[in-house]
Amino acid sequence: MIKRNKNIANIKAGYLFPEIARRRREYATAHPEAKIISLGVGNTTEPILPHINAGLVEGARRLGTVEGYSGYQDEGLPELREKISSVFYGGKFSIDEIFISDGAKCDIGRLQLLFGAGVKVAAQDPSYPVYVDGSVLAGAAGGWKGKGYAGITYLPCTASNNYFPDLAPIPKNSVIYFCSPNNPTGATANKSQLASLVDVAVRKNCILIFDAAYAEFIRDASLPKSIFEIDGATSCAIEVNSFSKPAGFTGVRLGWSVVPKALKYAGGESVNADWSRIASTVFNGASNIAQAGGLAALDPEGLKEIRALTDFYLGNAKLIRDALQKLKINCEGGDNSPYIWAHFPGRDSWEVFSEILEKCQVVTTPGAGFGPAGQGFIRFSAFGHRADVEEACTRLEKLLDK
Ligand code: PGU
Repeated sequence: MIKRNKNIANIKAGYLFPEIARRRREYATAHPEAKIISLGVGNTTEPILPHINAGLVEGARRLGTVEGYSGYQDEGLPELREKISSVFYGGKFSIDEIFISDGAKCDIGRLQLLFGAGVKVAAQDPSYPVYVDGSVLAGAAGGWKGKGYAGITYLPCTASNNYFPDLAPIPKNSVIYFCSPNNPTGATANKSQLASLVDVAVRKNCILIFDAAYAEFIRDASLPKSIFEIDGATSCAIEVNSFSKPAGFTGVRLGWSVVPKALKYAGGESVNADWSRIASTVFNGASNIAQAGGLAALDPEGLKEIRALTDFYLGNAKLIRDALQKLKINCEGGDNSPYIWAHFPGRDSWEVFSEILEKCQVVTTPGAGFGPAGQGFIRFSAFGHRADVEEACTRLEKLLDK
């Protein structure tokens, strides 16, 4: 029989969120009477709003007609690519620099195929686990070494650096993963911080993968929503983005990546051409129904709905922040992002996770699941029905019980 892929052998057991679901099930089985509330995985809960939903329905209806039927979509509907460029990037990118995907997570996985096993990797710590876990699966990192994977340069984001990392350790010629507004810390980088990141990427010949999945939650108008608001980014960055959180498309599945033509490898070859080659080889395009929904989401009415939906989740985030602050628990995020990063100094985050589950019947996400610097933190997700979030906030007071 063939031998097990050594890269898979290198990865620690269980992806974070299924492990949390397992612990939740275990608790529910032991306490069948408990009404558990999830502020764990960042999964949208509210219905898709009417204009966007009508776009999806119309997309499905057209498939049942001779004139409206369509098959494979390859790199995506040209109208959608053009609309993404004009709505989010001021028309700066041509349609062949915008690739429609079935979501940001899936594109991050395929990007790792693009860079292969030999590449060096730097990532914010803590960060969305797919950057590091995916790099291990692609063979770009080695096994777990006590406090992290061998070959990953972790860039700690802590209270002491205001959750923006020291960029000095970034290796030359590496792939850098950076997410703003950040998952899990909720911290959102400002223009000068992102300018310093682009400067480092350019000077060290790195490619920056910028994950802007939460950009539509930004309310402070001075904070960049895209890495391409920074001069020089088109020669060093790829941006991944998604309709999941802003439009409630977590189950519909639609995202995009921007791969500028100005982005070149050391030998001068085009990264855009290679990405097109990879995407057309191992991906057959996003659902045409989802793309019809995406087009509706970018109409003026759809954009208003995105604003209303993200406002709703930010309202939840404020409730959670206020509840934690009332308990004198320090926290970050929740103002321009749907995540609140709560500090439990000196504690093991899985232990705090269990305490919150047992005392409050609230599911959270332990910070250690996002990287070594997440130890001692808990992530609260603001995705939930309002009544559940209010109830969870009341229950958090039980944390004061001895
Ligand atoms: N990028 C970031 C930074 C994310 O936090 C998430 C989802 C995605 C991308 C995924 O986007 P899609 O377009 O839907 O693929 N993070 C959630 C869900 C967990 C998961 O495994 O994706 C979270 O709770 O962190």
